[in-house]
Amino acid sequence: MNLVVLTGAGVSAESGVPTFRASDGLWCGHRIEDVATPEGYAADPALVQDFYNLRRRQLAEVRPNAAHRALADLAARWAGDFLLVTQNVDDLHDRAHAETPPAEGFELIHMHGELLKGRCTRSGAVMDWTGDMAADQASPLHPQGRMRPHIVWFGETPLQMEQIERALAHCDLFVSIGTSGAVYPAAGFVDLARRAGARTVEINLEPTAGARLFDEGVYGPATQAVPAFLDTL
Ligand code: BV8
Repeated sequence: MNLVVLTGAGVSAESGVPTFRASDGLWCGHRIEDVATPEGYAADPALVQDFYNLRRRQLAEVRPNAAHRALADLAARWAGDFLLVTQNVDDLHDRAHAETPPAEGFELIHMHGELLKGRCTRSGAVMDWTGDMAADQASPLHPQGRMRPHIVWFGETPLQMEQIERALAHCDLFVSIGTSGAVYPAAGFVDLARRAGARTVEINLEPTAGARLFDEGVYGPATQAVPAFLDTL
């Protein structure tokens, strides 16, 4: 059986990583949609870099929770294809799967990029980046190039979309965990899964605006609802 799981900020909430809409979607009084954009970066690179520097530093204080670990345990024993697509830019899934190595058919995709990676604006080259990034951070590859967070901003194209769409077209089970379904194209993945004839399940604190698009809903904190549901697979 082929499985696609989509996660959002709700899967990391109980690790202490603030979600977007619960934090009233503001950053220093700016709407996140205004900060996390190429225009926002061009207008005020220092503000945008600070937004990511703070979140990158916070990663040192958080750890994967029972929901991340339950997904890693499932990936270790899953016989078919298992694609875990996360909208989250934290490395909590990565750490959980490093602790419990997955079986052959597993893949993790960060469709909105990763806090712990940087990108050279001149060559597009992506590299690990664990420290702060200055507004005028020179690229180690091209002195005249600048470093930006390897993050997909609003208005930019999410990463590995062809691979994601291919997996959705062949999946038998689609599980959406801890996402409000406010951001596209991720919010449209359930439609692609339904078109492929997959069983679709939403796991969240409470029904989302898109709950009716799913065959089933499992509600409660992810650290309880996710292990409980995955145990039924
Ligand atoms: C694109 C990186 C073209 C940045 C992010 C009008 C209509 C439709 C679409 C658009 C439109 N205008 C503009 C668009 C496109 C736009 C968009 O969707 N805008 C929205 C605001 C309307 N999208 C884009 O620009 C995307 N690009 O469309 O390019 C394209 C399209 C297709 C193919 C090729 C090209 C790029 C979007 C990426 C933006 N970058 N992240 C950063 O992280 O700083 S998005 C960012 O916000 C996150 O990554 C995440 O995706 C999103 C937040 O969503 P959630 O993860 O769902 O978090 P949220 O707080 O909203 O919800 C938390 C949920 O958890 C809640 O449901 C809550 O109940 C639940 N929860 C909380 N606690 C728990 C819990 N659940 C369980 N347990 C708990 N304890």
